[in-house]
Amino acid sequence: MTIGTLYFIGRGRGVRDPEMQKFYIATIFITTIAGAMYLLMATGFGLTQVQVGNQVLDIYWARYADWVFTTPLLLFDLALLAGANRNTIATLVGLDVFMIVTGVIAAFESVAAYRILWWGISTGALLVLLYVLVGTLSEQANRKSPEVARLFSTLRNLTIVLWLLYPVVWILGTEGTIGILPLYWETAAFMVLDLSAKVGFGVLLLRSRSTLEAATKPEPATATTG
Ligand SMILES: *C/C=C(C)/C=C/C=C(C)/C=C/C1=C(C)CCCC1(C)C
Repeated sequence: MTIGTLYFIGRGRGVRDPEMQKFYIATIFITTIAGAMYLLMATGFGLTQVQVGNQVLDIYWARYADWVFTTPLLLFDLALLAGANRNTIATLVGLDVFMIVTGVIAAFESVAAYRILWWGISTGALLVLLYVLVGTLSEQANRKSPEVARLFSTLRNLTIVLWLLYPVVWILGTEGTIGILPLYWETAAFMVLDLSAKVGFGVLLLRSRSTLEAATKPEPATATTG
């Protein structure tokens, strides 16, 4: 995460346009926050225990503290690329925060059945969120230049695939109380997902400065005048 942060800072050097700077600022914050939360988890501070029936679950709460900030920032990057309006951004961020908060409830709930219920509510919010990405946001991105639209659809598809795996890892992992995936493997899976969804995402997004330039330019005039 830290290497990602340093790389993104390097990529952003010399960018003067305030609209373009937004991409770099958001992306740098994503890996910085995740890096700090991983440090918390590595030093044992980010860990707590929840009793469910006669089982004691190890819950890394720092994950949720990470995600509640980093997932809106990732969506902000996508929305910026698509040239989305405030309403669309607010809808996405609202759904996203709702998803993480209900995920936190699922993680800390002490009745196994209620954990699954809240997991279901959170997953429902994720599906609606992805629906907005595929619908409204893709429509808006398609009004941009072809290179911007192409980068948007790459990042959107990456986001859809990776984000859908989070609830799967969660329910199979210790949080799901079924215990199919031991804590070690769950932690490894979340790490790979986090690195791909944040550093991988950022590398693709910030790879081409000219594409970001095209994304921040006003939309090409359509043939409505005259
Ligand atoms: C960088 C971190 C990312 C992209 C995290 C994404 C996290 C999710 C999409 C989490 C979703 C969850 C549910 C849909 C159900 C409940 C459990 C969660 C919080 C893992």
